[in-house]
Amino acid sequence: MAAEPKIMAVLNVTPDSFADGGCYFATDDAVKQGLVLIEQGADIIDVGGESTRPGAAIVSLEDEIARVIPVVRELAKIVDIPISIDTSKPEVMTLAVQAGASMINDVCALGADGALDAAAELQVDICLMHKQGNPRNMQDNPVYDDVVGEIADFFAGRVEACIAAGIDKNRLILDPGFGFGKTYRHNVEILRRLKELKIFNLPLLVGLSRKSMIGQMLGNRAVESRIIGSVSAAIMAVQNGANIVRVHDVLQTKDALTILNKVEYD
Ligand code: 9MG
Repeated sequence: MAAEPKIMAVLNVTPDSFADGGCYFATDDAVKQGLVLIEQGADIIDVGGESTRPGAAIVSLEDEIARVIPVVRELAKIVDIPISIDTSKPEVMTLAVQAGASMINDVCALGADGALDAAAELQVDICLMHKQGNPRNMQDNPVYDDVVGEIADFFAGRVEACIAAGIDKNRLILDPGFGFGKTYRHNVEILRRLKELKIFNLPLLVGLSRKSMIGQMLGNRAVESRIIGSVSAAIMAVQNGANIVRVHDVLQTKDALTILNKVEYD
């Protein structure tokens, strides 16, 4: 029987993330929020210090370290669930793992200079996410002939690069990157065809929470009113093969997954 799906809770330590920017910018507040997320049912906490929303400002290495490392260090002292570091910078990956993180969530799929080698050295779990373009231009006019096929080709290349760098394949998790260089139609198609990305025999992680496709589906709904839509999409993703859902609204997602699990796993 497949393992029960897991909840990765978003903990942004940024002044400008699109869904919760600025709420947990101080270390103490972020740590307290981490504890709340665990209480609500999080299986993994994903700590990030640089917003990846379209048009977000670039954060310097020093600022990112100052934001996330104290939070990872303090949380690691007091929690016993995995802490993931949401970063593309190899230096941040290394410091975060030294501070207690046991997973890397990289929206650049270890594409930055030095990231493959750093990750190989660290021997932790790694989420490789697909994107087209970068946060500054990715929504300009994304084009694919076959969005799911091209994501699968990208995964094949990155898995091969990771193995060549000495990373254990069993450490890898794949993520199609909803909203990262994709139109509304691309996102819907990926969700519908998610199972096709199970060909690698690796877990799938998806992040749909509060994203614009949810807002668009609900008639341009504001970010703070996308909770039920986000939970519905997370459940659909799990039914289509997702093993981990990255969410803001842990309590609500946990309830919905509990209902699903009672039917699927009990
Ligand atoms: C950091 N971040 C924002 N959205 C994300 C998504 O969909 N997946 C992953 N892995 N990380 C994300």
